[in-house]
Order: sequence, then C-alpha cells, then structure tokens
Amino acid sequence: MSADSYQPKRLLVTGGAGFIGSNFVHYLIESTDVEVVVLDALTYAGNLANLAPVAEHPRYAFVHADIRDKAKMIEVMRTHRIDAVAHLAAESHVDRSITGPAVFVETNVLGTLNLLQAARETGVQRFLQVGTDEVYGSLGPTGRFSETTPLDPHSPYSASKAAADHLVSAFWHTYEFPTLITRCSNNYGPYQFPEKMIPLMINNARQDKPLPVYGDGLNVRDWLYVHDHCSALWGVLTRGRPGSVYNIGGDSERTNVEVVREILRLVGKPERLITFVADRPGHDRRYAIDASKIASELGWRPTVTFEEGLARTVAWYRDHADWLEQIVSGEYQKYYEQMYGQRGAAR
Ligand code: NAD
Ligand code: TDX
Repeated sequence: MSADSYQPKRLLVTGGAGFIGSNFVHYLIESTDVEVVVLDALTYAGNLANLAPVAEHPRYAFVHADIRDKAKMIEVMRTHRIDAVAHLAAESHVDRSITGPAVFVETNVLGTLNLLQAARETGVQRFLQVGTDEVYGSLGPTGRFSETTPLDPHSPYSASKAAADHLVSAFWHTYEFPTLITRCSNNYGPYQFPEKMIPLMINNARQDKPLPVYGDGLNVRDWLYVHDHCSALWGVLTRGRPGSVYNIGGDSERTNVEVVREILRLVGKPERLITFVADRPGHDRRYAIDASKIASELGWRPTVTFEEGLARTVAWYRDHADWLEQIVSGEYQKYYEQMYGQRGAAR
C-alpha cells in the first residue's frame, strides 16, 4: 500500500530544460498546483525553447546553475524554500559516455551527491531520483528487470547512474532522508534532443539522409511515451513509499530495426535509407521492465501505445521543424547567449 499522499509546495526540477525535464514541467504546470523551480546548467542538451510555453507562468521560475556547485545548490534551495526535489539533471547519452566518461561521473555522481547533501541540509521533505533501467545491465531473449534485479551497469553512463542510485539509497538507509528512486525504460516524444535514436532517425528520414542502425539492429528497447513517464514521476513523488524503488516501463518492446521501419513508414520515406553501421561498444542487447510494483502500489499504467505515441512524435517533429532546425544549426544556443553571454562549456 502507498503511504499517505505528500503534496510538495515548491518543487525543484533539476534538468528541467532537457527532454524529460521540460515535459515534466509542462505536466506540473498543467496538471498540479505545485510551484516549479527549474534548475539547469544549459549544457548542449538543455534548451530554453523547451520551456517557452510556460516561461511566463506565475508558478514557474528558472535558475541557471550547475549541480556540480554544492554551495549554489544550498543557496537555491534556501532562497526558493524548496520542499521537494525531482532530480533529472544528467549527462544522458550513452555514446557520449563512451568517448568522454569523466563528465558523467562529475554530473551524475558528484552532482547527485551535492544535491542530496544540500537537500538534507536545507530540510527538503522528498528527493526523487530519476533513474534508468540501464543500471540493471542487459537481458537475453527472456526475462524482465524487477526492482530487486542486481545492478550490473555496462556503459560509463549507466555506471554513473547506478553510482548515483546507490548514493540516494545510502542517504535513506544512513540518515533516513526521504528518497525515492524510479528506473524507467527508453522515453520518446516531443523535445527529445536529436542525438537519441528516435528523433535522430526522424530528422534523417525527413532530410533523405541514411538512418544509421548499430550492429544487426536486433537490440531490443522498451519504449515509453514521455507523458506517461511524467505522470508516473508525479505519482511516485506524491504517493510513493520513501526508501523505495519503482520501475517504470511501457510494455512496448521493439527491435531497433522495427522502430526505424515504422518511422520511415510514418514519414513516408523508403526503407533503402536504412544503413547498418558499426555496433556501439558494449551495446546492451535487450531491456525489458516488470512494472507490476508501480501498477499495484500506485495504480499507474502506461496509457499511450507505441504506435500512437510514435505517430504523435513524428507529427510533433513535423510541426516543430523550426525547433529541430535551430538545434541542428546551433541556433538554439541563442537563448543561452542572450541571457548569459557566450556558452563557456559548450560540448
Ligand atoms: P537530457 O540530456 O535531454 O537533459 C538533461 C538536462 O540536464 C539538460 O537540460 C542539461 O542542460 C541538464 N544538465 C546536464 N548537466 C547538468 C549539470 N551539471 N547541472 C545542471 N543541469 C545539467 O536528458 P533526458 O533524456 O531528459 O533525461 C533526464 C533524466 O532521466 C536523466 O537523469 C536520465 O538519466 C533519466 N532517464 C532518461 C531516459 C530516456 O530515455 N531519455 C530513460 C530513463 C531515465
Ligand atoms: O544512431 C543510432 N543508431 C542506433 O542503432 C543511435 C543513436 C542509437 N541506436 C540504437 C542504440 C540503442 O540500442 O538505438 C537504441 C536506442 O539508443 P539511444 O536512443 O541512444 O538510447 P539508449 O542507449 O537505449 O539509452 C536511452 O534510454 C535509457 C537514453 O539515452 C538514456 O538516457 C536512458 O537512460
């Protein structure tokens, strides 16, 4: 059974200018009464255009800050009288972690520790760590990850996320600091940066460029439409049992090549654009989520089928060609430059 409902008043959303973070902020403004303070360093993955629809809302504020700066985290939590944290800020792309792992440890591990310490010091009542199913490693053709599956991360990205989860869990066990951890499968939907597989393939298909499928294309991911993830995060934050882990999944396993074929069909482009390229080093073969705990404890289930969600996503990218073009051209950084001058640490 779930604990009594907890209603945060002022929620700090780290990484709120990224893909899932910005969708979550839209959800919070539309569907809850909570005041939202977004904290984001605006790395290459952060884009203020993602937050433009809520920029003038009275329950929204934005703070430009880096979670690697602990003193700043304490200051922000005090100044904004934060009572709950939803922690989504991260370096999130597996391929980047293979070529440059250090920043993944700095942001995902040390940044999470800074936030935990700052939150504890300033009396925060709930800390939600937004985690990934990749911490469980790779599955063969059968089986699913449950919350008790041992962590066995394979990439520098997933290793850094697993380390962060362990720290979060340690704060619960050592200090009884009220933490929650979610572990979600692959998200897709509006505002996803076009380095990730689905928006990259949509973008290439639209431009008649080759669609680079790693290895044999038979790796399997479980896909969840991002809006369903957002409702799950709110459910866990407000009704989850402190100290618990909740898996979140879409019950939509697909091979990569199946996904790419469906994108080509929706965009109306030929399958000859599919190009098999060298495999990702250490490429996990299959992820699959057992999400029965969140279903039975919190009554959450995905509501959007993969076919419906992918069609909506392709339509969103078609209708927001300017958003995509500003990223591809680097023009999106103008928001950052207008507000803060030249981007020092652009990657
Ligand atoms: P994203 O890369 O789109 O966004 C990350 C955001 O964090 C960006 O706005 C970026 O500017 C910000 N950020 C990065 N480093 C920072 C720092 N040092 N200080 C402050 N802000 C910083 O990522 P996403 O796909 O939206 O993922 C959000 C979270 O969800 C991550 O923790 C990720 O591990 C997790 N997750 C993602 C997926 C997925 O499929 N995308 C699935 C499960 C879990
Ligand atoms: O060009 C590509 N070609 C390709 O075949 C890319 C970018 C990916 N792929 C494959 C690799 C994966 O099997 O597609 C699959 C999905 O790749 P990504 O979109 O990079 O996602 P993944 O590596 O599965 O990780 C994602 O889901 C879990 C997010 O990036 C993580 O942040 C999240 O934790």
